[in-house]
Amino acid sequence: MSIEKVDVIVTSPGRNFVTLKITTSDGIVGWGDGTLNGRELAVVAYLRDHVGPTLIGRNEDNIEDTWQYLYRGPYWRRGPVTMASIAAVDMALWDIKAKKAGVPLYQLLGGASRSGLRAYVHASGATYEDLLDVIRGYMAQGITAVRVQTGIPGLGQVYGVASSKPGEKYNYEPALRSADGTAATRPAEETWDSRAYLNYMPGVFKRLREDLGTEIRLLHDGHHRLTPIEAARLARELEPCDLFWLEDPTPAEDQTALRLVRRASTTPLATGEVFNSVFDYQTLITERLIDYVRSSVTHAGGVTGLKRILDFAGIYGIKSGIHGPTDVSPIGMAAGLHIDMAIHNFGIQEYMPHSEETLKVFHTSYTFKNGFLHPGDTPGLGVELDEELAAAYPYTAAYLPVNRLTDGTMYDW
Ligand code: EZ4
Ligand code: CO
Repeated sequence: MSIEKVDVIVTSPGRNFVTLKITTSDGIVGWGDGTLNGRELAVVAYLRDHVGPTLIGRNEDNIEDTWQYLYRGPYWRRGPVTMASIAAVDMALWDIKAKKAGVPLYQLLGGASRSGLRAYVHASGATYEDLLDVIRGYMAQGITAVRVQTGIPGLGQVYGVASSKPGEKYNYEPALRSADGTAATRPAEETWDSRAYLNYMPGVFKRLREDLGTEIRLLHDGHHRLTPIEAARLARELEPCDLFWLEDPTPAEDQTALRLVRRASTTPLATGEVFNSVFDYQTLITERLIDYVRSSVTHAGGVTGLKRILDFAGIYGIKSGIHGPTDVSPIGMAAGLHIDMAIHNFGIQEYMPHSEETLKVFHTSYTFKNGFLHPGDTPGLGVELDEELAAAYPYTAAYLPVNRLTDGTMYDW
């Protein structure tokens, strides 16, 4: 049997997604996610013009060989566009293999190592009281882990704070269309001040521990904004608050920055959502500079790519913390859950539910109950795209914001 057809589908049910559809000569369909937030059409061109034609006639069973063909073959290795494209192909081939075997993908990765996947959800608030309300609401649902982001006095909209109010359905989507819902022409601009953040944030976590007790797991995302010495200070000040992890305290591509943070503090660290290869982790893993790997399946070369990273991490006692934002499609999300189910070094899974609109187009089998996710037992990845409905939502440009310091200097968002 062989690959007969490769289609790239772009749909925007609330936000943009890039989906790869591979059809085999005996009619089996596999789905892959190649969504790269704000740069979607670069992946579309890479898949449609450069990858798709080379796949026709290949044996769909040879996943590792196909991965190496797409990684080593073009000479130009790594990078987010290439690796998201490889991921889309890899996921679709694993979907096909598991469908042919009649089993959920996690069975092919070693079977279930646990009964469910502890998930963390997002909480935020423009004020402390709003934040506390949102977290208490989650705790009442049995949720055991929460990522906490808050507004900073004196700053406007900052990363990670939802537009919804307590009591409303939690709504946070960082990639923005224009205000009237049509295509954005350029990113929104936000203002950042690390000093205001550093003076405010530790106090929020101290109050949360006083108000909520020690049981709830609290996480926080620094979103690449601090210098190494600032990050060291934050990690040290947060130490008494027992964070489950501090994510991306410094710009991630400087792996050695975390040496300084490590020396200063025992606050666990998580990084890697912008990485796309095992080599991005080489120093971080071998020097044990992190505790959790944040890559998604979509941005790290697929099931094959991420499994390689996590097996390497496991040798050093480092666990998974797979990225699960809404810009990873339900297909990419499901692929992560199958890996989580099978590996020994599972840590936690991020869960940021997709919108109802998105879930009308992508039919999922995974479940979320009492704070735990499960990939479901449908053969394959367990996600199917409604192509007809997908076509009703054409691509609509949307961008992540950019950040400037208060004096206008361009900064990291
Ligand atoms: O900003 O997925 O931990 N999660 C994050 C995300 C990222 C977006 C970027 O596309 O940092 O919210
Ligand atoms: Co993050």
